[in-house]
Amino acid sequence: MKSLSAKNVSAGDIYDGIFSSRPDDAFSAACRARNEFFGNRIFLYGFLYISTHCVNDCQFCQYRRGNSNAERYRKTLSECLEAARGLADEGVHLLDLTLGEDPFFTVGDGFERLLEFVSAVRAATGLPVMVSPGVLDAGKLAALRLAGADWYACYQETHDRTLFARLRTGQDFDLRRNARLEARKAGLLVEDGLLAGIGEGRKEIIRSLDAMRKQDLAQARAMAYVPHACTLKPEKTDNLERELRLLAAMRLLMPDRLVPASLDVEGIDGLKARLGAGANVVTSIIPPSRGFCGVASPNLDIDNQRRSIAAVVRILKQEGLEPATPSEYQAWMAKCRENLKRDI
Ligand code: MD0
Ligand code: SF4
Repeated sequence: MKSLSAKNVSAGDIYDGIFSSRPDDAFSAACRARNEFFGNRIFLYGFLYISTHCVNDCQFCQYRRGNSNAERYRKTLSECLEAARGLADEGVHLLDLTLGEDPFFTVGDGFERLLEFVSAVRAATGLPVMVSPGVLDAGKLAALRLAGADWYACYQETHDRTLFARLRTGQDFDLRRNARLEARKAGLLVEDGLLAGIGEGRKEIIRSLDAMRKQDLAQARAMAYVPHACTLKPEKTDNLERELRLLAAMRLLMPDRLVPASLDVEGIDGLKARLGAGANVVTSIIPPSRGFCGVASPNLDIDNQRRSIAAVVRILKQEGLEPATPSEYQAWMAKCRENLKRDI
């Protein structure tokens, strides 16, 4: 495969290169690009789904408002802190506080709770915090940064408006996109993500990749759609392969940024393939037996401890990779923030 990681290559060229190559060629090009910027070091993110309540009705998500069978809970601050300390002791580099769009944490005085969770988790663990709370306005994003958050994650799923309307029913495309732009202005590092296997073709994927690159993200992800009885009927059966090719495409498009391998799609058994497609972060490491859920796969590999650091590190070693040190992660964040500041 010809070299695709040059800065001036278009999203279309990357798409055609990655989606029409043999998987081995596509994935080894992506791994070469990753190794060039990150060596054999991998970052590890702990995941805390603190509220599974949500006012939205996303057709691909079992936590959508209309599903009365979803497992709903809200964690207290002390439950959250206990789990956060556990993950920190195990050696994660960051803690991701995720919630459905839950007014209890985001509207009126409720927002103070979210700020309190962020600052308390930060103080208790000393780790960087990512917040994934859904759409927030500029003032709230700035307040999260002041409370000590480093990252804001908010996934568009697709940058095609028609597809977006089908997936995130009743939600505003621009509002969601603007939340990421405002977050960046507030000094947060930003992550966007695509859902794979929900009706996207070449045109939609190129549009999405191009839009992602233009946002100057610090982290970009793709996750295969995991269908459930109560969610959208799957359009395609090649979701997993699509995800891997998207990871490789994102790696080549944004070679020095972070691209996660999530344990939330296939659990630990899917880790090797995602690392092999050029990912350099393992996300969705969840503490066992504390009643915390995943998002796409609520219970997969959690209480059997297969989403633990020990299980992840074993696989990293088999692949010739290693967990980064905490200071390597902090240094990467600082460098990224500097680079982004320059072109704001
Ligand atoms: C993951 N389930 O990493 C999590 C989640 C939100 N920032 C992350 C989608 O797969
Ligand atoms: Fe709510 Fe997020 Fe699920 Fe959409 S994807 S229904 S916003 S929890």
